[in-house]
Amino acid sequence: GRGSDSDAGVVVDTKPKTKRPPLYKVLLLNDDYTPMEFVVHVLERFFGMSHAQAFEIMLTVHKKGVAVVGVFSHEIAETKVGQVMDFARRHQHPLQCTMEKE
Ligand code: NFA
Repeated sequence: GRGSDSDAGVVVDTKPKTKRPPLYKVLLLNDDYTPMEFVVHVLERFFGMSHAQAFEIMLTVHKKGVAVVGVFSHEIAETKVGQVMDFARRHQHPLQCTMEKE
């Protein structure tokens, strides 16, 4: 301010910053016990995939160990993970679903 150099070098309004909320990848993990048909059903039911799409992603998880099944806001990703984990537990399958910041 006037009469002082204490604010020398303070940068004001560098770039106009538009704040996009972070996105989260929802991941499905392979295991040795969950039936393939159950995984296909999960992908159809909670991620709106066609049967063919769901089968393809299930096979990717089976062969590679993990796959991204969708990208969502933090709240929607948490809901999806919770729905899949509850559904798997209720059916006594060890299927694991997690999320990570993109
Ligand atoms: N690997 C499981 C099986 O052979 C199938 C599976 C696929 C499980 C994708 C979890 C995720 N029955």
